[in-house]
Amino acid sequence: MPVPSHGLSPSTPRNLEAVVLAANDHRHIPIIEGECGLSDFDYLWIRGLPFVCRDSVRPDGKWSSDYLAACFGPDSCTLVDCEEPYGTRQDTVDSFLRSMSTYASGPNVWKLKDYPTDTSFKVKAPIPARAFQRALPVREYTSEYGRLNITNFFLANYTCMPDLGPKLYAAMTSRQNGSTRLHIDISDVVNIMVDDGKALWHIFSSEHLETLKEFIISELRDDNQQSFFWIDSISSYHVYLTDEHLKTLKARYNVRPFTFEQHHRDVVFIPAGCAHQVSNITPCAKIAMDFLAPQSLQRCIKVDQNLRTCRQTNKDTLELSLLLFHCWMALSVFKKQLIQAKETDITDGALSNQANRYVFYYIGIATILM
Ligand SMILES: O=C(O)CCC(=O)C(=O)O
Repeated sequence: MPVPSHGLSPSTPRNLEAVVLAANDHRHIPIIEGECGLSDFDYLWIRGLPFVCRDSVRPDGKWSSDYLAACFGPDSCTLVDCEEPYGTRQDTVDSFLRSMSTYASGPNVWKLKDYPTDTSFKVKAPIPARAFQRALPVREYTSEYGRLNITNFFLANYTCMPDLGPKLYAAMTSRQNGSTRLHIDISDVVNIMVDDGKALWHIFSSEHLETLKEFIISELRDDNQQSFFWIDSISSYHVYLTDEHLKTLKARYNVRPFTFEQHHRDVVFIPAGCAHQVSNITPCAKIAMDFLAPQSLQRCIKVDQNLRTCRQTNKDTLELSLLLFHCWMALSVFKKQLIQAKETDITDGALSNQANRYVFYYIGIATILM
């Protein structure tokens, strides 16, 4: 697919050629030190590469676990046990965040997942929500108001707007089964470690999805399991690939994930369609946000179709078709404005800036719809 220019002022581009080679040949996760420019992001994202942005987020007391505990207070929440798929217990957010690191010796590994679930983060805790939006790297793409974030094309008054985050993930140190088992997100994700902590990530390139599927079905399914095993595994977070599994995957299929540690203030970028799993090396609190860059549309559609051909039609959390429809309609109105401005010879700076953005989206979406 051609790389259209979004026309926004590019920051001085880094030379990322060697980084991309190391990523493709050796599965070294690309690391962007300091501020990540739009051109750095574009270069990696069009190639579908996950990456880590390091030292770009300033330390901010507004989202330490203690601060978050104070903001969310005694709000009741359901914790899930990372070792027992159906193990749950009730707690309050402040009590869990404050005591998470002292639980370590019990048999359970508790996790607060996708919090808050009943309303949006910014309604529950506006100050850390704002601090998070401000701290995000490449906000043009990642923030909820980002001009290049396609999810902004949902109508403002749309009543079933999917909650794209931010969401809080906080969990104790992992044991056998990781903190978050293998899964695929339909959208792009940005994830910031907000407190001192360390987590091990495995992220598979989206092009390895079919191989991963074959491996999981042939290696991990026992004979009486249904043909839905793969989709159940991946959409219900059933499988955590151990070192042993990863060795076999490499030996039999020559597939390796990006394997790296995320530390305090590291920002992990995961392109739509890349299967990934996380294991906390210490207790960790992370905040994640979904977004959708035009470069990811193809991958996003593929995951959507994959889920639809299986039975998970209700798992389309992004409501992709509707989103693309709104996007197309907005672009059509904008196209008319552009034509009218040209016909009446109005030279409108804001409009011509928008024109670049329009072309960027238009090409992305046209490629999908054709
Ligand atoms: O940090 C975790 O445990 C899960 C994070 C994750 O999977 C995500 O942000 O998509």
